Amino acid sequence: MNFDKYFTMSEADAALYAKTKLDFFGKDEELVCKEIGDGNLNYIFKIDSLSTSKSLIIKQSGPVARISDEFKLSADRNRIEYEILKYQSTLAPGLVPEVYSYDPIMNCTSMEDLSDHVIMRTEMINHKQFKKFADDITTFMVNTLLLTSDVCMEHKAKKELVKNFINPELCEISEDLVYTEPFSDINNRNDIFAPNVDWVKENIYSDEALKLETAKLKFDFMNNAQALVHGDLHTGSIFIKEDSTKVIDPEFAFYGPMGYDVGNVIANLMFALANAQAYEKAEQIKWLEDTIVEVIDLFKEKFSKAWDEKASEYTAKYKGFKEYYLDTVLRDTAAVTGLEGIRRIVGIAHVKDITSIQDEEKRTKAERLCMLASKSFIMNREELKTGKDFLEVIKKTTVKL
Ligand code: SR1
Ligand code: MG
Repeated sequence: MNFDKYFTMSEADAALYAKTKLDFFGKDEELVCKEIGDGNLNYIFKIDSLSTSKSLIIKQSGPVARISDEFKLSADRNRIEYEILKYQSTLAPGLVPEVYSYDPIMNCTSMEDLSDHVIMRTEMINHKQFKKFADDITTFMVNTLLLTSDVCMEHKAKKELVKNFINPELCEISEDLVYTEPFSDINNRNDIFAPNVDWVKENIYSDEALKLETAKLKFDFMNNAQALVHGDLHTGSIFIKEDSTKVIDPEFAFYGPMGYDVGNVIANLMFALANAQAYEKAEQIKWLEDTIVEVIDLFKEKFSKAWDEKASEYTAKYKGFKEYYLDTVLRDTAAVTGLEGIRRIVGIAHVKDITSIQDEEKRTKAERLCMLASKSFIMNREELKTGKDFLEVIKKTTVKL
């Protein structure tokens, strides 16, 4: 087997690939391989040497999504992921995994094994806290977003990146699953928890004012080539341990609104908070509330400082422009918090923070809380300027069953 024609690898194939195609393990090392992916799109092979402590990850993209054959996807997402991880490691050193190789025939990338870290969503469900998270994720977002925007980049170089990272098929998934289907009771693949079906009809599908705002936001997502966004920055795309945070899986990356990333982080903290409330975990609730406030406030602080130090566009230095621009990013952050907050409950791609809540009444309540707070994030997005404002939206939301 030469791996000179694409096929979807088995565990044994991936081990052979690692041994014969990658310059990583010794020729005589015995390898074991396990497919460990639980995401919606790809296959993740973990390969361990039995004789040394060496290990690596091979991520392979297939022609369709794992979650459903209905999603036919270009394997170019694997190139995008490889190139972005390389680029992000220069913008935010230490906050992404190291990538070793990319193979355009087998559509696979090999990279650092982060098995000493755990997926953050899993740790949120286990009610674990991470003191460095807000600091790390805000450094990652400010560096990867502001530094790839026209504020800091030479404009022709930025346009080259826009071209290189055009990602039509993965963007279409987000356009459909985040912006359209959760708000429409026809032509959707929605999957609603039975006790909330009627509630969604009444409070989401029938809310014409909300739907109008989602149309405006969808056009912004499709047309605002502001920065090189990660494009899927939820807690399943973050590996974490006490002293380290690594952002993985940037295959949805493209030039889009900065608020898309920040809003995804906040929404997924909200899901973790809804879970902690359902299980009455007081310490976890406190940590998540503080973290939501901190993520917004630290993002603003670091963004403002980086702007002062690194803005190169002449007009960006006009008095008042930085404040105007940051306000628009916060507005978009609030909107995306709401969009992600609704689509993970109503749409096809759920989050375990919510689906793992065993008690039916508590899950029903947690879902309604997220959806109601989300509506408020979308409708009142112009007014939210601080971490406290963001948290208040969630805290003021009450649900009676
Ligand atoms: C068909 S993919 C469904 C979802 O999984 C990914 O992680 C993205 O969030 C996408 O919307
Ligand atoms: Mg992913």
